[in-house]
Amino acid sequence: MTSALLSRIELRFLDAAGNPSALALDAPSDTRESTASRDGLTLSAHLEQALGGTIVRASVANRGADTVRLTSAIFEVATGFDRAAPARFFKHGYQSWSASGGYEVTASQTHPRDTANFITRLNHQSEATRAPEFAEGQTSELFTIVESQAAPERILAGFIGAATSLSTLTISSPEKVVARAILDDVTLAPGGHRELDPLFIAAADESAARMAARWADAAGRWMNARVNAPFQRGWCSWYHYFHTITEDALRANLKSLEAMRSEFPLEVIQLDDGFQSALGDWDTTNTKFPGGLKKIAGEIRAAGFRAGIWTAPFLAARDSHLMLDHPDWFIMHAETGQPVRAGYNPNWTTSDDKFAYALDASNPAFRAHLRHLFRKLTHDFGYSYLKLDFLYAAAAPGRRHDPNLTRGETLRHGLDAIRAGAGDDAFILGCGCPLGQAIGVVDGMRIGPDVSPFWGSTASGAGDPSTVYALDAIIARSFMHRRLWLNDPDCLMLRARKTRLTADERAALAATIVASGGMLLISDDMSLLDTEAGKLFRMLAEISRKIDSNAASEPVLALDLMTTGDIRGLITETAMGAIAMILNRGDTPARVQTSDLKLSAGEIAALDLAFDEKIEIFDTIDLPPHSARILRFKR
Ligand code: 9PG
Repeated sequence: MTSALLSRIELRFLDAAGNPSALALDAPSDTRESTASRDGLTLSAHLEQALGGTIVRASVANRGADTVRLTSAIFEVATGFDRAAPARFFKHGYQSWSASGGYEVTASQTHPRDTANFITRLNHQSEATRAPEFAEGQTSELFTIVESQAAPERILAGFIGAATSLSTLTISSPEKVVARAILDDVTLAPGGHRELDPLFIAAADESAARMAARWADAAGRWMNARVNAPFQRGWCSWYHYFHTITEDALRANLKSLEAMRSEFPLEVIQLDDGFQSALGDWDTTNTKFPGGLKKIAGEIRAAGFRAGIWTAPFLAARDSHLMLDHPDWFIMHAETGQPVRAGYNPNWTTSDDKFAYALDASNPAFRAHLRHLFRKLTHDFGYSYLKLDFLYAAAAPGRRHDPNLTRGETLRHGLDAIRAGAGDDAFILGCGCPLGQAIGVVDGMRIGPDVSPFWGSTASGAGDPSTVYALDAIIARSFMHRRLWLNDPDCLMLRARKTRLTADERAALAATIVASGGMLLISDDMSLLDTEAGKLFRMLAEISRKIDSNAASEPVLALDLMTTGDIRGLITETAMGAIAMILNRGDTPARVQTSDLKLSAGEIAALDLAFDEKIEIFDTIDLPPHSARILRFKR
């Protein structure tokens, strides 16, 4: 029998002279508080048994005479696994677009991203630069699951709070998980006290996907996740028009959607990137949108839809009024003293400098600006659906206005300011967002990278934006839906023209989105869609709503969360029986034995996307390259 055990806690800090120091605590064994002290700095911890596992609660108090700076808190978890037996871990990605999946536990510390540029590492890692001790190749964000070939039980270790720090879990050998709250050298003044985000540890003989849902349940409860928003269906301008969207094109789609309301039943019309006068100036438009934002929202609402708008609230470019008027609202590079570069996009600015800079949400003046801006967009202009993008920028490293806030807290405070301005009724969608800090603030979250009008090669692995990586993420993070927020799997594209997606690929995208139960957004030029597409959309809306309505009580789970193979899938138990989606993401045809799927199935019915049942009992499923099937299992 395996059992995970907290073995040790260590607080790393910089003492009054700025020298690195550490304070270690033998792990507490029960609800009684254990403490360790040095020069008045006290680390305390106790355990609570809850939710089928152990919650570790720790805090730091400074009862000394000097200010110290807190670097990190490290929790060592003994897995009980044989260090010689092969083991795997779930490497969970940092933000919406970052990949998640099963990896071998190895002594090798390297990762392909280690040689990538700063902005790429800032995008996908909680630390742009990892110390060798916490090598990227061995590190998961927020939570992990470890499995050993020599043990039936899996170990879950993960932070279930994230409002006060970014966090990682490093597995460099099967017998140990090193969980770490990243404290960014924040100051702790004499008399100061800081609660650390709680860590959850559990062992169980159940699938990795089910354990992931167990973590999400615990995190959602701890952080008061907003999980009750109505099912969201909408249209988004991005994946057909990209930066070329105009007010006229938006209006033409609005008219089409109004006319085709029964074929395309949806509530939200969301304008994406491309309207703004400058990156950072979100309440004014460029010449492609002469009517301005208030007029556009008015037209959308007059047609009976909710108006949605995209912003990147923690980014600004050199030519924005925001950056020209408030050069002091940015996170500053510790050495150069210059604003920190957090994005790069030639379409975002007319300046020679094509970088986008990270705003500092630790600054109360900037947070006041956020509150005013989002109050204006919602209450004055009439947008009730807010897609907040590139949110990772708020957690960029550098010198901040408030040295008492960690990067994780800075992001959280920024999100809180936006919610305070927008009000409780706005539907807030996070995107490009480190996941933990948004729980309890956002209603929806993009849980994968962008889809695109092409599949992308699974062989190249280059990390180009491509639909196949989006499908991987929809499957890997399906368990979060209605536990942390509503999952946004990104958009459906049904058009058969002006796309490089084949019919099979479009159907695979639709099947994966629908089977996940997540939000249903379409991103086509509606004039390219016929009544057939409309019929299909209605069916899709029907199925996804059914799966969604079930997801709060029974999670949608990956068939095999740890797999690296080309056959992947989702399954959920509903009153109608289990519904599964099987995807062949690979470039060659595949034949799947239904018995290999390890489903306790009775009769299997293959469904087409329209849910027209073709009653069949079969042992094998043939899947062309880049295709998916939806199946129903009758008990
Ligand atoms: C608008 C888009 C859409 C999309 C978002 C986000 O790494 N990159 O350069 C990168 C660019 C764009 C991007 C993601 C990554 O897409 O996910 O839905 O809103 O911004 O610019």
